[in-house]
Amino acid sequence: MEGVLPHRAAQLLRDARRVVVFTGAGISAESGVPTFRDDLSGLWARFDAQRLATAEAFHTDPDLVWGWYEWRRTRVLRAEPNSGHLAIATIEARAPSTTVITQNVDDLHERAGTRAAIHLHGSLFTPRCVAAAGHPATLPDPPDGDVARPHEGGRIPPPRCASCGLLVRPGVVWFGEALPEAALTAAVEAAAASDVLLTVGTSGVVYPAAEIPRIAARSGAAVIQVNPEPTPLDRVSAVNLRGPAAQVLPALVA
Ligand code: BV8
Repeated sequence: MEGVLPHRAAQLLRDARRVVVFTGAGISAESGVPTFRDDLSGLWARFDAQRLATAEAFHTDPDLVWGWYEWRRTRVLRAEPNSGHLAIATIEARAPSTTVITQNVDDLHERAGTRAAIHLHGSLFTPRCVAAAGHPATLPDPPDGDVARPHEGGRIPPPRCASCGLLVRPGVVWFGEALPEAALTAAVEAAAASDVLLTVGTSGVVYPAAEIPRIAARSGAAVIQVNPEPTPLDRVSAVNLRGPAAQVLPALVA
């Protein structure tokens, strides 16, 4: 990506005291992990991904929802972090006060070397039982071969909790569920204290996570956006880098 904007963005990152990196599904797209909306809903002609990511859907048809998450988990297990994830780990290595906040439920930031990403929407790798106590559960070995997608009949019965016998659910935050309080508080505080916030691969439409870049902008931080498409975050971005993360981010740390 040529032009003055990447240089301006790289300069902002170099001069920053406190950097926050905020990522959405788009950072993992070039690792072959479908984004929440544009790919999955396409792959899911018959299912609206947003309707599946709910406690109601799991209550109504646990095998369908657990099958969907197992399909997604096997996609992540077979994926590798891309150069966008690696560039973010480089930003952190150069400025240890950097905070990485992600809406993603994959582990690609960690596998790229990011130390302690704040997961606002949980993780595919921390299942728990549906009891209020949320007993931690262990994930079964991933299914061999390809997990069929639900509209191909890929229903998988969820395991039962070893402590109480209730159903085990994915360790993610579903629509209509509260975000983990400690994670959200840490993310809001980091955004409010930042002087540069780099937002990568998010449509910025899911709340309250979508508040994070807006909190940074309101606190006077320079927001740098990396996304091939325009988003509502264009309005709060000082620099808009229109391009894929795995191409744009390495140029910012070169
Ligand atoms: C809650 C985990 C209340 C599950 C997800 C106002 C305030 C608060 C809530 C609301 C509100 N208005 C509406 C709500 C309700 C709702 C909401 O926001 N709805 C939206 C649709 C309007 N929010 C909630 O329900 C939240 N909970 O509010 O609870 C409460 C409070 C107290 C007590 C009880 C209840 C919970 C929201 C969390 C839902 N869980 N994920 C799972 O993964 O299955 S959200 C999920 O969708 C993702 O985590 C992500 O955050 C979000 C968006 O997904 P995508 O669209 O795929 O990803 P993204 O947005 O990142 O878009 C992809 C982008 O990448 C695109 O822009 C594309 O251009 C770009 N891209 C593509 N390729 C590349 C790229 N970019 C760079 N490089 C590339 N190569």
